[in-house]
Amino acid sequence: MQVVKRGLFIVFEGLDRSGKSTQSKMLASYLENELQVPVKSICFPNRESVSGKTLNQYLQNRDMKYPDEAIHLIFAANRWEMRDQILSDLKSGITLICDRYAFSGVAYSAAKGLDFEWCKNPDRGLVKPDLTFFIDANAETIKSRSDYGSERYERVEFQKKVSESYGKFKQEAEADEHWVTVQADGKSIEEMHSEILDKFIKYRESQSEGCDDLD
Ligand code: T5A
Ligand code: NA
Repeated sequence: MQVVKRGLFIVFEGLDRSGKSTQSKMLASYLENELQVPVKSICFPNRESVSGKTLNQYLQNRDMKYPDEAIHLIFAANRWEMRDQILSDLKSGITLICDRYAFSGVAYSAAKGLDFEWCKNPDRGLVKPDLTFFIDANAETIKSRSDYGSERYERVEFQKKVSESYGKFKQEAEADEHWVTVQADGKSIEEMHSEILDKFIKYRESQSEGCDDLD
């Protein structure tokens, strides 16, 4: 019987407009076209699902009042809705490139003042990423990017707080091969892509003996 090698679960994290979608698309197309790896791109929030419709409304309408704790739980529910699909894709050999995941959930809610450890709880038990690329961009630099300010959290002062809460993950993950910080300031899209590729290839080589169990 042929054993299917499971896919990798790769996550991109960072501030709003930091370049996650750009970099995740570039990595996905490299894997697909150059390495012939089966790839699927996903993102959170998934705005199409039941919970996603509420999240979309919330993000687009700054005046919509809703308790911070409740919206935090809905962002987590939005990931739980996708858990089985993620597991089955990975098991069938598909590599998933995911734009935002549970780190966003914690970083944004903690930036509003919710307790960091409390924020982690609703995501416990989800599939853990194999590799997370944290795009470390300066909040001041990215405010000039096109369309900045169109959604609820796109304000520089708030993004600075998000950056601080991501900083806690950075500290926790310093010696962790599953977390890679990519400095963004002053780098072109191409420069960042080649750095990410380089890190990805090194990671894949280090895992050639096999990767962690999924559940
Ligand atoms: N949220 C999300 C929570 O609060 N809790 C949660 O649990 C989750 C999952 C929506 C919001 O929801 C919050 C976080 C968010 O506030 P989103 O839809 O992912 O999340 O929103 P954004 O992060 O804002 O997504 P964007 O697509 O707008 O930003 P990206 O993907 O980071 O940036 P990208 O690649 O689209 O690039 C933005 C612009 O910058 C340029 C690009 O060309 C583009 O114009 N750019 C660069 N310019 C110069 N140099 C570079 N190196 C560049 N890289 C990209
Ligand atoms: Na945004």
